[in-house]
Amino acid sequence: MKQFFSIWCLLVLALSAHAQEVTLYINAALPTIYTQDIAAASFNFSPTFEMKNAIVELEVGDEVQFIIHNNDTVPHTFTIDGLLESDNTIAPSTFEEFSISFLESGTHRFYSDLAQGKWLGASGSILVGYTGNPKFHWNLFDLQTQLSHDLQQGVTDMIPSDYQPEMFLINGAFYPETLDDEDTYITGAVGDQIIISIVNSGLMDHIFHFHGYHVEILDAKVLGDRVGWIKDSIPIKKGEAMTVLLVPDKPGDYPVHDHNLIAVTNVGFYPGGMLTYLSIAE
Ligand SMILES: [Cu+2]
Repeated sequence: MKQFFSIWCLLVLALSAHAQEVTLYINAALPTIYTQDIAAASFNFSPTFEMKNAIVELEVGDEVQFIIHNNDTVPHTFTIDGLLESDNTIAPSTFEEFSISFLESGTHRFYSDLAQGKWLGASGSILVGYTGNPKFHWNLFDLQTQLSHDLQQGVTDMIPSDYQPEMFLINGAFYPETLDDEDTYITGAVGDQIIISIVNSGLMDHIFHFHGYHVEILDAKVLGDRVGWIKDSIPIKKGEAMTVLLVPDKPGDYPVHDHNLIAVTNVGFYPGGMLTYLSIAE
């Protein structure tokens, strides 16, 4: 009986440690976005390229074995600021494994820290915690068509000071396609404790304006001093990984968009780009 009890205890311990495996593929491609034939790279759950990077949801205390396949012809890294910043290179056509424990709730960004990675869009997000809350994810990215090809071909590995992006994406989509993505288009009801996990994978800073509601900043890896602020406009710096809480006090349909209106366009045409909606029921 005693032996049975200790085996049972070990089993419970093993289960509560939440060891798990996440397999990701770094895929490169030449997709067409709106009217633009661009060069892009992405972290996906399969070897098939998708503009939308992988979104990983974890629980606090999870110990994750990441298996990262590099399907590209150039090296990449698997970088998570503050958690994995060295010995993290993956040669072309190989895979590497990385074990990381996530001890606190919040948002992390993972990316390939090379010009042909992060600046071509290979940058995804992890949300830890908030089990039971409705969860949404915004991964921001901006790009300039010719620069994407120059980066991909190794003509440059720098962002020019006169960088003028043409496309502005949330989860790899531009408005109105943002409304077709269940992670981007926010739906809920009055009183819901809605969690929005946001990363800025782009080459410039962004600032989001919520119509109708204020949100509370729960964590922010770049602007950590803003935690606790309750605002209708929130800065989302380059490289930011943040979590905000939205508790709607009234029903309605409201836009959320980049307050820099240049970013609410598709190759100069308004409206487009970084614009989505909140649809809140009674
Ligand atoms: Cu506005």
